[in-house]
Amino acid sequence: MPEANSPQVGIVMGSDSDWPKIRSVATALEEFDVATEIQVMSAHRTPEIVRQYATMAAARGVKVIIAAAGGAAHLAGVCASHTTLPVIGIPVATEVAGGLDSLLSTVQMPGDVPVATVGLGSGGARNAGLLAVQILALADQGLQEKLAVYKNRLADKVNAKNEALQKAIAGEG
Ligand code: RP5
Repeated sequence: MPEANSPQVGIVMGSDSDWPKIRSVATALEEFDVATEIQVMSAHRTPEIVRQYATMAAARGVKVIIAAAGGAAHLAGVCASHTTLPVIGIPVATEVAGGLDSLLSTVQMPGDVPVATVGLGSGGARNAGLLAVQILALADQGLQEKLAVYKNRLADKVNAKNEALQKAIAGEG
């Protein structure tokens, strides 16, 4: 039986070099007060640790796994192969191929083993966090209400920008 405050989202990444590029995933989850755990493990360098982590995550109370990796980015796919939890993949941009390598390695899963892959860059990592919140919100009324407020604030921000633009355009005329 998972403890009351056990992490609901497991964030794993292939290397500590990924962390500065994906910090926004943790920020998004913090904004919604979702308990997380954050660990480095590698599909290639520590395959047994990845297998054990993904296999045991659900029993420990984790509800969503977010896996970030770059290059030959197999971490999310390998996690998905060992669990029935939803897995979100973050492709981490590399210097070698600008992230296209990471994106295709993460997104092009074979049928039967889904990985919900977000875009490259800080926005993609943030979206991974928000998608995890949305998944958790299916069974959490409090999170649903926070998401509704969040959406309304997005609209308010864009509307304010539009009004400012209209005034600026009118002023130019
Ligand atoms: C991947 O290789 C990691 O996810 C990282 O994006 C990339 C490079 O890792 P390091 O050589 O910096 O440890 O597995």
